[in-house]
Amino acid sequence: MGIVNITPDSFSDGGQCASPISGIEHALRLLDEGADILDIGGESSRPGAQPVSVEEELQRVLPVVEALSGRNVPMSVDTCKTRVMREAIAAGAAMINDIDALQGEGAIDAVAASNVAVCLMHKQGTSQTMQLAPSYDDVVAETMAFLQARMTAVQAAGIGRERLVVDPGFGFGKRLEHNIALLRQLADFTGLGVPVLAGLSRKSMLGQITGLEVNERLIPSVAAAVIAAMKGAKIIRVHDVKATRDALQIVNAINL
Ligand code: 7PM
Repeated sequence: MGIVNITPDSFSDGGQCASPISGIEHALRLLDEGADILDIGGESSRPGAQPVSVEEELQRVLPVVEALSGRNVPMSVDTCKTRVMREAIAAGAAMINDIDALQGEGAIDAVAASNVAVCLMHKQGTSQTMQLAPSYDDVVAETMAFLQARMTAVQAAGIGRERLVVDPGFGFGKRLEHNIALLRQLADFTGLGVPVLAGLSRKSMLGQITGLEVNERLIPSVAAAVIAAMKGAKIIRVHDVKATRDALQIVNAINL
């Protein structure tokens, strides 16, 4: 899954991808690099990032979804906003990637009224506060229990299990020790019975381990992607599609 951030304040693309036009160009480049899914987002989920209005987010995301909707590529839209979910689905999105796991008002119904997939992600706290004091007794058990509860809730509302993806939410209200425990035990999450998505690309945990800045984290990101794939993750959310694909072909060939 290739990341298309359409956010002027996105740390990962340094504002290079701040308009729908460059968003489309970036998406086309990731497809060229071999992305199987695009994750299109118009709101930075960075801790402390400026919130974006519904109108602004729609103006960022919809032109990209519309421009790519003729192509044969599944599009995921990264949003917590119910109206953005509805309009993105109408424009051709195949998946909603909601870091709030459909806990927002009307979000479950917006997805239930369609046939798209949904990624349910765990986070502790809000995007504004989550990195202040992450705390767990057992991060793996608590994260899995949350995801299990969300799976139950959305299935009760009519979203079938075959439409669900789960994600432990690396970096979302987690300290380094928590992120390491989640990656080490990622295989446990496959026991939830739906595909597991892992997003580790360029994240600060990789910087904490290596001392490298965000623009220097390609090799640590690929290493983390390989580990996640070997632990059973089926979708790997990355900025660097070609390098990740090259590495994952080896994992797949050896059938690890
Ligand atoms: C600052 C902090 C900027 C974190 C950007 C991020 C995930 C996601 C993001 C993930 C799913 C990033 C993140 N991360 N959606 N959206 N899983 N499902 O590094 O791990 O891209 S935003």
